Amino acid sequence: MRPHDREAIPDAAARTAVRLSGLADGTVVCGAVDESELERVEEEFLCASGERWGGAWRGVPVAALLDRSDVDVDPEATHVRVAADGYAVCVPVRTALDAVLAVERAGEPLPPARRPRFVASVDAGRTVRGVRELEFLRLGPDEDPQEHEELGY
Ligand SMILES: Nc1nc2c(c(=O)[nH]1)N[C@H]1C(S)=C(S)[C@@H](COP(=O)(O)O)O[C@H]1N2
Ligand SMILES: [Mo]
Repeated sequence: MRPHDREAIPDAAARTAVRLSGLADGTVVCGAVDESELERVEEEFLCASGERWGGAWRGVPVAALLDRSDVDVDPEATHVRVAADGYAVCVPVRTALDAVLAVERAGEPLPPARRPRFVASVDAGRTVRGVRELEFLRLGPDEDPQEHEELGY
């Protein structure tokens, strides 16, 4: 990317940049994707409180982001730590590859602080709002993914 192109990225898109780290390299900007790349997903979540909630989101499939030529992921990675500011979950790579980083809910753009949101088949608390980083990890069979999490509960 030439320097003036980088400056042309609008602020809203810059705030949706997601850094890749660990056994992966690159930065992906969810706001800068083509409309046609957005996938619609409907999910329902069961909260620990017993409450059910859900919705229809549109977002960038994680698998599509990782397919980009400027992104490199080590095939040895077993888990992905999906992190926001002060909040993080750790899921198997397979779960992450089936997830989307949602930028819209019910046809409305998500507010910048809550965007993108990790929408996957996980429990409610693991639908991370305001994702900032995907850290690719290789965990051994005796390692507990929960030790890499920072949940508010
Ligand atoms: N970044 C971040 N994501 C988060 C949380 C949080 O505290 N921080 N709470 C989780 C929990 S416990 C639930 S139930 C849902 C609530 O989603 P909502 O705020 O859209 O209702 O977000 C999840 N994602
Ligand atoms: Mo929750």
